[in-house]
Order: sequence, then structure tokens, then C-alpha cells
Amino acid sequence: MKFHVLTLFPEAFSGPMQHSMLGRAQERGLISIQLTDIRDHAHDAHNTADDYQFGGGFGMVMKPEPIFEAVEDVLSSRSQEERRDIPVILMSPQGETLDQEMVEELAHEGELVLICGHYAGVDERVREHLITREVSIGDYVLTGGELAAMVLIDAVSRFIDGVVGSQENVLEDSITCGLLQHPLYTRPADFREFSVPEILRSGHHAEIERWRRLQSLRITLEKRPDLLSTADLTLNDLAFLQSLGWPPPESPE
Ligand code: 6GU
Repeated sequence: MKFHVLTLFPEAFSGPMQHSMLGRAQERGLISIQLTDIRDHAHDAHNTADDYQFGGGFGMVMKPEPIFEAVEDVLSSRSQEERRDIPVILMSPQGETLDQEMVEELAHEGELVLICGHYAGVDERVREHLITREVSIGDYVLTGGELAAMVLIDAVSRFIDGVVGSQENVLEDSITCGLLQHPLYTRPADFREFSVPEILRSGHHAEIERWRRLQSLRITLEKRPDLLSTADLTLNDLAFLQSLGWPPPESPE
């Protein structure tokens, strides 16, 4: 998977993307992150990438030409057909909210172009005539799209074969399967007066699996009951949830 990142702050990526799993994934060639400084595509001696708003108002706006030209440069070796297939994503708080389903869908692409917005925003012509998609990472406003792009890259990379230990684990992940994760324990079995649940030390794999499933259901009901309506639930799951009072009785209108 190739990520092309267009940003005014390429240095912002040097720390977070170079460590742990993503660092290793890049060394092994499983993913690559190509950084383009939008300012390198500015036209004047000062490398101006932003300007005042037409109509007045507070805050600078990212100019269209450097962004268009940076994208064209990144895709210059591709044919027209190839270009059509490469998503060009604007990272902005106005976009569709990234979720695990979108992450998985994006992981099927071979290549992504990510544009990091900044300041008050980008010239609307970028949105209208350059990008194919606009993505936000949640309902809050960041100072720029860089952290959001890193979040997207991290989440998408987990779906690339070999990046995380086993794809099986990724697919069984909390959220991917529609439920939150069961509790995890490691040694020591007895820490202060807190012990690891006996069942996990019993060696009964089927029972452990059953226990974990019920814990996932219990925790999801407690923390994110909204997830239950779309989760894949068995009859056993439903019976267990019903014993915990789910679904709640309909509230009167
Ligand atoms: Cl993609 N950009 C900015 N600036 N703020 C955000 C965001 C993106 N997603 C959530 N908040």
C-alpha cells in the first residue's frame, strides 16, 4: 500500500510513522509513505501556499494551484485510467467520518493520495475539481489534517497483510466484528489482592472462548450499546443480552 501525503508540514510525519509496527512495515516494504511538501509547488519566491479570503473574513485559505500541481506531480507517471482509480482524499473536519468499515474499504486500494488541510481551509475548487473524497476522523476540530492523515494511515495499514502479526486477529478485532474486546490479562496471576479470572487459567479452550464472548457482549452493552444493533449476534448472544436487560423497553413517545 502506497500513501502519498501532501502537506505543509512534512516533518510532522517523521516521528510517529517511523516507530513500532508502521516503522517495521515500511522497512519491509509492506507500506510506503511518500511525503510531498505542498510549498514546493508554490509559484512565488516566498513559496506562498495560502492567501486571504475573497469576500473577507478571518483566517487564511490554502491556494488551489500548489495543491493541484502537487497531486498532478504525484500522479504524473500514471495513465489517465490509472489516475481515475486512485482515491484523492482531502482530510478535513467536513468529511465523512472515518470508521472501521471505511478503513477496511480503503485498505483494498493499492494507493491513496491524502491532502492535509490547514488554516481556515482549502480553496473550494480543490473540493470541487480535484479530490474524490473528503474524510474527517471525528466531530472535533484539529489545527490541521496531519494527525488525521496519520490516524488514517495507521488504521488502514493494520489491514495490509504482514503489518500486524496475523490478519485473523485484525478481522476478529474489537469493532471489526462489531463488539468491543474482552478483558486481557498477563502475568502475574496474582497481583496485590487482584487475581486473574480462574477460567482463563483452566486450559478449557471452549469455555474460555465462551467466557470471552460473554465478556465482549457485557462490555459492549455497558460502554457502547449502540454497536449491538448492527453486531453479528447468535441466539446464545441474544439470550445472554436479554438476561442483562437488553434491549431496553421502548421509551414512551
Ligand atoms: Cl481530517 N482535519 C482537521 N483539521 N480537523 C479534524 C479532522 C481533520 N478530523 C476531525 N477533525
